[in-house]
Amino acid sequence: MTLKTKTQVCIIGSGPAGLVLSQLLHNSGVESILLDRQSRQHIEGRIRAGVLESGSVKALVDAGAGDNMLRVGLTHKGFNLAFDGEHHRIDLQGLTGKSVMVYGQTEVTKDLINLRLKQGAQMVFSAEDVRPTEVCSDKPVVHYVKDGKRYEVQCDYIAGCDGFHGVSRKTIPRAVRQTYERDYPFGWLGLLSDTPPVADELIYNNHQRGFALCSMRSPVRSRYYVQCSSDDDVANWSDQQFWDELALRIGTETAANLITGASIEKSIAPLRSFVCEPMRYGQLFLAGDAAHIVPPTGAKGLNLAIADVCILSRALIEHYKANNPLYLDTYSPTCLKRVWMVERFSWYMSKMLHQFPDNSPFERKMQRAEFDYIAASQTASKSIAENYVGLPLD
Ligand code: FAS
Ligand code: PHB
Repeated sequence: MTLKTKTQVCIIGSGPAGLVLSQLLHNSGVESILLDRQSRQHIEGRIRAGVLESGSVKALVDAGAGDNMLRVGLTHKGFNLAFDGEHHRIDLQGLTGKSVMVYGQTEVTKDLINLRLKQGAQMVFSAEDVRPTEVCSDKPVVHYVKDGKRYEVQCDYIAGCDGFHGVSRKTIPRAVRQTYERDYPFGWLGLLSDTPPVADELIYNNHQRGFALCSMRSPVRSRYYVQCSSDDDVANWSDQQFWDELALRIGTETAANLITGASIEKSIAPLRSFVCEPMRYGQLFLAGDAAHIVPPTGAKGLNLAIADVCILSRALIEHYKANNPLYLDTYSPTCLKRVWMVERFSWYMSKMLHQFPDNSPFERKMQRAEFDYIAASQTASKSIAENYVGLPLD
């Protein structure tokens, strides 16, 4: 026996993209149901992004989910680039009039899930075998299994917010979808510790031993990353080995302020650039990591996901409230124009800051020259700053 439900928008995935979309639609009276294959605990336990663009901060506040972020989030008016221990500060506030917010994706997700549940949202966790069907009809159906029972969600539209490994993108026939991909020959080994951050602002380090990033979650919780080989294993790294390597890469002056401690999380993330075109197929709309991936060097993944669903929520609300299909019809090209500019910035930052195994001494000289040019040119620094605080939505 199959249990049938109806809604206007069926959202697959309760990560940042799905949750923000559901909240924005709810605030405009558009019904949705959220399906996620993982448990609430698993979703809330993920340690991922740490920096919110000014546009993401506005979206969360406008959605009514920004209270905790505004209370405990850290406003950052600049960040640092470092090359073999030499620093250059990118003055975000001075160059763009904007800042960024340091507030973990983990907290964003918890805030949104709490708000959605408080408002009685239809959220299904641990949904198995989620399958979008009839996506090119005017009545798509999403099938799933929960606690051994079969369900069908009849809807007008499906939002594929199920990340890189989700089912939505694969629902678009291969003959229709065009993908672009670059896998980087290294990964990021991340460590979270309840230790005071080494500096007040983020430091992105290019060192001949490899890239390192000094970030944070609060004045007493730090987040660090070191570049590692793409086939490395977190088991190869004791906490002490991590701290020793980080200290070597951030330079003696900064390392003198490094307070180490036990890791509360340690993991390796692969780095890739990826885009799927189009981001719409029939009544299926892709948003966030389901449609694109950026290397975290530009702090863009989470922000791009939020930008997509701001554009998608506007399109759906305009359709339901004003019977205007324009924004739905232009959703994919509107998102993709911005996606490619963000892909460019993330690729540019990754190329400038990492040691590539096949880099010759010439490429290393080019990286140093890039750093020196940015440090010497307000125009070059402003270009980085305007991308880092976030490009306009459209
Ligand atoms: P998500 O992947 O967050 O959410 C997708 C959701 O869909 C998940 O909850 C998943 O359980 C669910 N799902 C998947 N398949 C499903 C199916 N078949 N049925 C139902 N549900 C399904 N970005 C940064 O800016 N900075 C960083 O430092 C950073 N670090 C990262 C580290 C890692 C290990 C990873 C994987 C990503 C990182 N990112 C980072 C990028 C990350 O923040 C993403 O951009 C962000 O989570 C995108 O949000 P969503 O598009 O909602 O996708
Ligand atoms: C983080 O704090 O996790 C973080 C910050 C900036 C990045 C990537 C990750 O570019």
